[in-house]
Amino acid sequence: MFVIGTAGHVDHGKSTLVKALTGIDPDRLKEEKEREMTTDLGFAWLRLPNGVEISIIDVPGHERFVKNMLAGVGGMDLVLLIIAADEGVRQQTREHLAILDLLGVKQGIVVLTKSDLVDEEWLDLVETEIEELLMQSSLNGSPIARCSAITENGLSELVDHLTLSTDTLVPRPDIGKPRLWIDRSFTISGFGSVATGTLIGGIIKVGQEIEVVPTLKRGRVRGLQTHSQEIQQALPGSRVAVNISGLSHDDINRGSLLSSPGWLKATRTIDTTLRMARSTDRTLKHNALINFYSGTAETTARIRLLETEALAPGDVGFAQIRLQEPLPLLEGDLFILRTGDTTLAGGAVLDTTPKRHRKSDRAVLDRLQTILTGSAEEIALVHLQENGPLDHSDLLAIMDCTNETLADAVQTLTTSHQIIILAPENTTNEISYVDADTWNLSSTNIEDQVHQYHRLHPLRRGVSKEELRTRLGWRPREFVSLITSMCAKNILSDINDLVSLPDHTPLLSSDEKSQLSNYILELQRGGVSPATDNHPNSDLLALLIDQGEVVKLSEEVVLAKGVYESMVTTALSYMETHGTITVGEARDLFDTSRKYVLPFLEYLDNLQITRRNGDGRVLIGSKAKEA
Ligand SMILES: Nc1nc2c(ncn2[C@@H]2O[C@H](COP(=O)(O)OP(=O)(O)OP(=O)(O)O)[C@@H](O)[C@H]2O)c(=O)[nH]1
Ligand SMILES: [Mg+2]
Repeated sequence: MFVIGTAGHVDHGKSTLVKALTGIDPDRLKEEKEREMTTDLGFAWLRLPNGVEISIIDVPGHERFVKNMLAGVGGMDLVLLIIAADEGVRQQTREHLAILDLLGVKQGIVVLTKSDLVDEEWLDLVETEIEELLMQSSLNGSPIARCSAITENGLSELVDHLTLSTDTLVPRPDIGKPRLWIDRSFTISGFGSVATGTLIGGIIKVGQEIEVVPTLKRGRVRGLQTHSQEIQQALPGSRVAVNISGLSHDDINRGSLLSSPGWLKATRTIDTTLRMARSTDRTLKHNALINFYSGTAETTARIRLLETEALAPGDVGFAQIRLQEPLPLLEGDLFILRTGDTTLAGGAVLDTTPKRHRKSDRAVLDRLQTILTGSAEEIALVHLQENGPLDHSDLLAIMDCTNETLADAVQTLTTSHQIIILAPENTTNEISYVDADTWNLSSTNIEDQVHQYHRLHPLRRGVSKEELRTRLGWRPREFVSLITSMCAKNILSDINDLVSLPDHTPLLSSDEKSQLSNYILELQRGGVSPATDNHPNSDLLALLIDQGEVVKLSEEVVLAKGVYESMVTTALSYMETHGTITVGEARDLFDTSRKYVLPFLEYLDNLQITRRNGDGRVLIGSKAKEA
């Protein structure tokens, strides 16, 4: 199945031709029939003599409805550029042709209709004018079919042209990423909400869950139709009406998109390649605010040119575009930029998760050039270099390729040691990738940081892993893999969540050594009520805590390890006998004051050995009756 679109100036006979070909009047709105003018997209279909079924999207020609035309043009495989023989090339013939050219539509047939109104000589003249017009466009060399929708002269020749053209069309690929830009939605009483559009990228099946992007609301496919026939599954490239349960009509508007749930995210910023229309006399300036059209969506957009201050007619260049509304775009998606009544430029999406760029940054421009023309391996690599570690599905979602293509690319990149595969640690997460440069840089970076930390804090055993991870900005799983691999290579040591260089030992001066041994002696002598005003500086104290010589109960109270341990044994056996222990009871038990007993009990709470219960504390897991 292929989607054929019409294009051309207002009143040139597009809808009449569609009706003559298919028997279906594409002007479905009452207002359209009354005014004999198409205002919105119309739909019809036809089976060609070669058995190929085609859908026809009929667009409005009036300049006021160009944005509706743009909502239809995205899904077209082939276009019928319709020109009335009596009027020849007019304003919207040129504008529609410019749009088709910017979207790279190469398959087309020019239909010189209303041929009943003019003579042969005139037809020859108009044909010459058309050939010149097409010369500069993607439709250069397209066949021209003369016909009349009223006398039906030439219609069978037009069908022959269509048959011939569809023989050479390539079906839309299934890349496992179904997307349907909604171009129409309505409610049928008793059936609920229906959305229609052209399906691309994958399959939709009856019964499956479906998600609306960008709202991320979910429903279920209750039924599918193509050309008024019930079907069980819709294939890419077909016109589909999706009957959805669980969503209201308000959830499914033109400009939203239906997809399989979970993988597609809307984006506000895209890196793109732009091409200026040749038909305009305007330039596109850096930072311009203009209208952006892709799929059936439109929004305003700020254009940040990445190479120059302005693009002139016919120029090409890279740009970062900030969209006012987030849109569910993918690499490879095409779009049109307009300002006022003028079609300025067209382009393709290269990156849907870009960072902000400086102007004329060679590395950025090279990367975009790679995405534009590179192989799947090269593109996967630049995405990993830019984003750091990525899950397989996240990488797949930002690339314009099938799962198999990505899997092959990953295989090649791994064999050549350009990326590192991180296996999933459990069933809830999936395989992820890091490129070797990022991996090595991060490893060096961590080594430097640990080194620096030792210099600043020579007495501390090491730096906390969480602190390093936050600074690197990686997720725990990739970070843990990196640290594990660094430890395996003996670059780092990892003890109790502290990371250090393997040869690092805290260096103490002889003064410090004697200060510490005196301090420990005093703590031991002090027993359960030691002095609280004689602590060494925080680094020295941390060292003693790390070494397990002392236990710090609070900022004030530090106990010798042996004292602490015997207090725990005593307190536990008390609780086992009495069920609970209050602050008062503990004070009597240890023959000391609240000052020591309170931090001790709170320390046990923090370790989750005990838990507060009324006035006292109970052992966690003990059978002590709760008050
Ligand atoms: N004589 C003659 N008249 C035609 C022919 N095709 C269309 N017309 C007439 O031209 C007028 C416009 O036709 P439409 O088919 O509505 O034109 P359109 O291109 O769809 O117009 P918009 O959708 O508004 O852009 C109608 O009055 C048609 O009857 C033809 O082949 N010969
Ligand atoms: Mg029409």
